[in-house]
Amino acid sequence: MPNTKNYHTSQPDYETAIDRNVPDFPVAEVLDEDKYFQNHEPPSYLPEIEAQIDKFVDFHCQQTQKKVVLVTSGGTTVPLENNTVRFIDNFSAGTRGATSAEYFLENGYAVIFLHREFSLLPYSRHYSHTTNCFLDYMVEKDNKVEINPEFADSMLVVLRKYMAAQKANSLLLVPFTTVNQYLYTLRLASQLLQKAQSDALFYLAAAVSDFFLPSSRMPNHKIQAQPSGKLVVDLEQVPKFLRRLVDSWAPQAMIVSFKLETDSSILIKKSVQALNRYHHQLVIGNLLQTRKNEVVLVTPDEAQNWIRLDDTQKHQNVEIESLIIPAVIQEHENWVKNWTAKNK
Ligand code: 9Z3
Repeated sequence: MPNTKNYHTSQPDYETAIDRNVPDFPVAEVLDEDKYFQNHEPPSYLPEIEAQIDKFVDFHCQQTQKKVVLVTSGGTTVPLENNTVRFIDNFSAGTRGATSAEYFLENGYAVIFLHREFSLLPYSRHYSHTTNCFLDYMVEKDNKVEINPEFADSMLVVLRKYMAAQKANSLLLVPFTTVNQYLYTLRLASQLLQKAQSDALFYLAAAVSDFFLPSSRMPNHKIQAQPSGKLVVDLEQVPKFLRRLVDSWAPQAMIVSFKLETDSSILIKKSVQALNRYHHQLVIGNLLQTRKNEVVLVTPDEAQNWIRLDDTQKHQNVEIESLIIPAVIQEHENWVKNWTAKNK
């Protein structure tokens, strides 16, 4: 995909990094979420992203009337140093997000793809991480490069879908690397998406850090060997931003979050807990071990809708996202209907 941006989220932000004048605890009594934004600087490139998202949302609200989904994808990092050599990462290749984005596009949505920079992307995912090198898809013939005929048919299918999305201007790629960049960009995008009202959908598949190192305590330079021979890292809990998203950043939108567990006995309990805590509309529960073959859709009435690939589907390499997305879209249609009826 063409790279039109002038920044990389994986590079440290020297301009806005540490401000040692910022107090660890503000005087005023504010919610943790607000406190976070008061004490952490926004990424310097945010105005550039604001202009892109604003234009994209306006285009679809005014010209195409497409519903707009914000898909988050990939893991956020927590830097341990300002000039970042070491960081803590969250597991996610970006498969769920990139694959889901393709099915949303196929189903007529415009997609803002908020992703970990250099993780899987819609369409290119079919070729970027599947061999040692993308050149494996090429052959030389008569002094020219050609697509290996073995892959040509399947690549044509993907190419057509990719070109259609480009032509319709229905896919906007927005990167993040750190949890700070993610939170600032999510808040910005959700506020800009208010224009789309209930036509906006949030599909939060990114694996977001639960703990982080506040900028007021972050060393500027690479941490050196410690006399104790140990490195003790004292992390704070990342504020529960989902509550703010539901309450005030995007109150008219439908919000879907993912719950990732490794212990099957607590998956449903934790999914219901998330719905009770944040009051959003849908949690998709999945286990790390089986996430490509089964997920459970949990709604506030505690109904559980399991989506599973059967053996034939597994054999045919059916992607589970091709079943998840129509179910989510159905829920979104109900949400829009109810919202429209309420606001007549
Ligand atoms: C997920 O559960 C995603 O489905 C996966 C996708 C990260 C498992 P891959 O990208 O993996 O296909 O390799 N995402 C949500 C993960 C998460 O951090 N959820 C939080 C939680 O479970 C809530 S926001 O507490």
